[in-house]
Parts: sequence; C-alpha cells; structure tokens
Amino acid sequence: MRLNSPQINLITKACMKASRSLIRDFGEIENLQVSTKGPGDFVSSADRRTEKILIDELQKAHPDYGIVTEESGIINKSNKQNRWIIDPIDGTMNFLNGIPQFAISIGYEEDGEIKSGVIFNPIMNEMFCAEKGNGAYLNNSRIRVSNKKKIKDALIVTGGPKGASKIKDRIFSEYINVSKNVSNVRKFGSAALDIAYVACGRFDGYWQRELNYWDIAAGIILIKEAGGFVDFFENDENLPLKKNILATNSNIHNELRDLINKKDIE
Ligand code: 2AM
Ligand code: CA
Repeated sequence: MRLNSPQINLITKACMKASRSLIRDFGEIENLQVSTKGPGDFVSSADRRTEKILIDELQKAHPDYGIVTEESGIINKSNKQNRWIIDPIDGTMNFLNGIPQFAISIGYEEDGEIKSGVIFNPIMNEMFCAEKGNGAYLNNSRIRVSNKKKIKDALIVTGGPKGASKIKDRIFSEYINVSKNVSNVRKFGSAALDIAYVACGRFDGYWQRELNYWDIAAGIILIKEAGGFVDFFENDENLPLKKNILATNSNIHNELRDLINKKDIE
C-alpha cells in the first residue's frame, strides 16, 4: 500500500526527476561551483539546479500556485491559498561535504495549512510522504512515531546553532539541559530528515531554533499523520517564515517543552 493521490504523485514525480541531477552533482562534489551567501551558509549551483527542476515540474501542473522557495524567494505572491513550500537541498552543508544526509523537501499548503508533504533522501532512496487524513509513509510502508513514554529514555535530535547565530549561548545551555534529562542527543544537519526520522520512530523528539519555513513545512504533516505532535515556540509574528520547532512522538512533548522553556537557561 502507498499514498496515491494526484498531489502526492505530482510531488514525488518532481522529486524523482530533480534527484537525478542532484545525485550526479553529489558524485562530482569537488567540481561544484560554490559561492558564499554568508558565514556557514553556502549556496551551490546544485541547489539552484534542483530548485529549477522542481519549480518547472510543479508549475506545469499548477501555473497559478504560489511558491515559497529557499533560492528563488516567493513566486506568484498574490496566491496565498495554494502554495508549494520548497527546499531543494535541506542539509546543504552535508551535501557540500560529501555527507549523504540531505533531502529534497516539498510541502503543499492550502489556506495556510500544510496538507501534504514529501521529504526525499535520494542517496538512501528514502521517500517520506504524508497527506492530511491519509497517513504517513516511508516508501511503500505506513510509518508511526515511537511509543517511548519516558523522557529519560528518549533519543532526541536537534540542530544548530547556525554559524551566524546571535543566540549560540542560549542554544548550548538548552542543549545541556535537554542532554542531562534524556537518554541521548544527536545532531545530523538536515532539519527535514530530522523530522522525518521522528515521524518513523527512529528518534523520539526533535527541537531546533532559527529555522526557515521551507526546512520543516513538509515535516509538519509527516509528524501529524504519523501520530506525533508538532508546535512552534517563541514565534515572531513579524517573521512568518522563521520558525522554532518542537516535534515529538507526542508522549514526551510536554516534558521536552519544559526542558527547553526552563527559566534558568535564559
Ligand atoms: P539548509 O541545509 O537547507 O541550509 C541544519 O541544522 C539545518 O538548519 C538544515 O535544515 C539547514 O538547512 C538549516 N540551516 C542552515 N543554515 C541556516 C540558516 N542560516 N538559517 C536557517 N536555517 C539554516
Ligand atoms: Ca533547508
């Protein structure tokens, strides 16, 4: 059994097409032309190439849809009802260093709510997809969050601080606080895959500050449809594309939230 709707078929087809050039680029990593966007934030020709293929494929089907992307900004700005949220390579730093932990992430948003999403790691050939009301899948199998009940037994994943972060100390003290109260913490460098791994039960929870919407849009529906819980903390209403996220198997959600919100880490 697998998810089989026109929307999911469209996104997965676009992912498969884009991933062919992405896999080629990954194989030729030394030859990639790399330019710096800012400290610790690289943008490669592979990002732009992948994004162009995705946009072209999605636009063929729905030329009028809004598109929010990492590299090209916002397309069809006036359409806020139907939007694609695209990250062509989530885990760019891994990609550029030849580490096979990166993914294409595409979310579909309707009237402000994510309705479907796909996260695809082309190297592992792992396609995570979910659609509202129809469950979450890894390739052809249904996935579910873990059943872990106690925070002290939990394996948690996180990311950041990004190179240019102005709140590094805060993030590190948060990390210490969580680390002291859980089984262990991991850091893999792709927000999209971190969330997907919570959705399929590999991790029990995930939190990260200073993300962009496209890093985690597809992950939102994946977690929900896999039976987990996702929310955001310390939102800045003036910056709707900036996100601090907490996503868990739902059992440990409040406890992880408390560890992050502890006053003594301010
Ligand atoms: P990227 O690879 O698409 O840039 C790593 O912890 C995660 O944070 C990745 O999902 C990465 O996305 C994201 N990330 C890296 N630098 C970032 C930045 N400057 N702002 C927001 N997110 C960033
Ligand atoms: Ca990203």
